[in-house]
Amino acid sequence: MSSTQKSGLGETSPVMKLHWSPRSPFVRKVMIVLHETGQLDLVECVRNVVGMAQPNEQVMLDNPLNKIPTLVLPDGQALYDSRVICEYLDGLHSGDRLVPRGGSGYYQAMTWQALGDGFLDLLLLWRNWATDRGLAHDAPDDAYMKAFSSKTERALNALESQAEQLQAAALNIGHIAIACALGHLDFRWECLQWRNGRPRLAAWFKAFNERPSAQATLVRNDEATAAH
Ligand SMILES: N[C@@H](CCC(=O)N[C@@H](CS)C(=O)NCC(=O)O)C(=O)O
Repeated sequence: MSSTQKSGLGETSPVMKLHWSPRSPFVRKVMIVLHETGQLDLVECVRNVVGMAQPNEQVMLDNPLNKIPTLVLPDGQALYDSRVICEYLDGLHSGDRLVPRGGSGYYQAMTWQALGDGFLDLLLLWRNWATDRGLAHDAPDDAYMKAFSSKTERALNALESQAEQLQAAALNIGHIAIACALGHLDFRWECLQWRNGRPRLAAWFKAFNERPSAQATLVRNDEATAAH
C-alpha cells in the first residue's frame, strides 16, 4: 500500500496504521466503522499478536496497555481504545454519524456500546480465567466462573429485552459493539447456545450480519498462536 491515500474528503492524507488481528472483536468494531463510512483506504492493518499474558513490544511502543486496536496517526500520535478510535474515524467522513451528536440518541448509543464492550471484556476475562485453570466454562465450584456465567446470562437477557429498540434505531456505534460481542460468542462460545430462548435478539443479529460490513469482517482464526 502506498504511503499516501485519498482521505475521501478531497485531500490526500498519509495512511494511518492500525494494530490489528482477524480474531479480535474490538478490532472488528473499528473495521466495521471503516467499512460503513467508506474509509478503508485510510488505514493500513498491521497484524500483531497479543494476549493478556503475552505482551507485544511493537504494540506497547504505541499503547502501554498492550491492547489492540491501537491506531497510529500519520504524525505518530496513538489513539486507543476502540471507542476513541471509532469516534475519531466517525469525525472524518461526511455521511450519517455512527456516534450520534448529542441528545438521547447519543446516550442510548453510548450505553449500548458500553454494554457490548463490557460484555466482551467479561468474555475475554472468563476465557483466560478458565483456560489458565483448566476449567470447563460451567465449573460449578468456582465463584468467578459462576459470576462470569451469571453476568453473561443477564447481559443476553438485557439485550433480548431491548431487541425491538435496537431494531428501530438508526445504525450506530452501539449496534456495532453489541454485534461484535455476539459475533465473538459464535466464534469462541458456541457451547453457550446464546440464541436459545432469545428469538428477538437472534433475529436482530441475523439481520445485522447480512450487512456487507459484517460479512467482510467476520472474526476468523489465522496461524498465529495466542489469544488474539
Ligand atoms: N477497551 C479496549 C479493549 C481492547 C482489548 O481488550 N483487546 C484485546 C484483544 S481483543 C487485547 O488487546 N488484549 C491484550 C491484553 O489485554 O494484553 C478497547 O475497546 O479497545
